[in-house]
Amino acid sequence: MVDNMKSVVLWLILASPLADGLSPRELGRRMAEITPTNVTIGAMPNDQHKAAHAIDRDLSTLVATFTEDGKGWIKFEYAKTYFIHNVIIYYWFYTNWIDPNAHCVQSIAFFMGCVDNDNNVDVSVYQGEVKQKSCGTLQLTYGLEQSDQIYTLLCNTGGDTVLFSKNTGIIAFFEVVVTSTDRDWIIAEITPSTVTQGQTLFNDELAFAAKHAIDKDLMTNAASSTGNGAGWLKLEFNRIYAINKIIIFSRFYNNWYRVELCTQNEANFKLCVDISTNTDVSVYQGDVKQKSCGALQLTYGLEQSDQIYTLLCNTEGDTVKLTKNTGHLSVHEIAVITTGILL
Ligand SMILES: [Ca+2]
Repeated sequence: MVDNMKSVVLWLILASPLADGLSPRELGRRMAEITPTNVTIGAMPNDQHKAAHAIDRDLSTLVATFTEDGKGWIKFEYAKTYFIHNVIIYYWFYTNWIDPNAHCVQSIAFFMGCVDNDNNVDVSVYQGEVKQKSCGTLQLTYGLEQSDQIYTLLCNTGGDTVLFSKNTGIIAFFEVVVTSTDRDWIIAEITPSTVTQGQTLFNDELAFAAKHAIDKDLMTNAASSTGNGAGWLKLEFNRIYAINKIIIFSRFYNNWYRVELCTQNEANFKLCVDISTNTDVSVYQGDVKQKSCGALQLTYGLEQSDQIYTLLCNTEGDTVKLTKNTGHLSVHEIAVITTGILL
């Protein structure tokens, strides 16, 4: 135990990646990333491993805490309740840029010991003090040669706190990013002046309004029934654009899809996908169709978190229209991207 602690302390000291010749590594912002108002840790071994390092956008700085006496926790607190989608943990980048004299990369055995020390951190979402859900446990790989060690845990639950906790070893991260279900504006995205649909599904405007397709919230969706030619969703722009591509965000099936029927079993799930697939996506100029960008083909990705489909258009128009004759036409978000060249 003493030897183990020694190696942990040694690791914490020698792991400082800001040794000579190493420059900070900046991390760009992710789509739908949310920023905590407060980050705290159970025990701070020294200022070099402080809580702020978890969110300083620098992949060369480290937050770390010991776990003795119940101090094995790092807490992210947010100003409001978010629907928390992913927790992304950036870990050690062993290859090339770590000081070769550091304890953890002196031998395979030391390396594996360091990984074991940092492994198995529970990641959970809380609402205040009440645990909502565990998003899973961080499982680090023995990837000595891999350059990127980025671990994504899927949460898909609401809360205002993300807690990382563990009872043995240490907790250490180079950066943590939490994403919600809001999506950001995409480069060269154009905003329609109106969005309408044929017949709102079940006439339920609260649940399935057309505006939900462009509200930048991945939890809400537009949906229309398809009988009698009513299966359409139309985005109209106030001028003609050179339209490069159309990006459609579909359901995120894991856990939180609102119609429970779809996630009750594999067969139901496939049926739901079949009902919503094969939507034609076309560009119009007024009422005149210019080009079909293709048909949306949904995958049976029950376990996948992101279902983002891109259709290439490369044509000109002032209207994007989605049509479908059977099943439902359902879109959680749609983004129209120009070439950036104004006509
Ligand atoms: Ca939406």
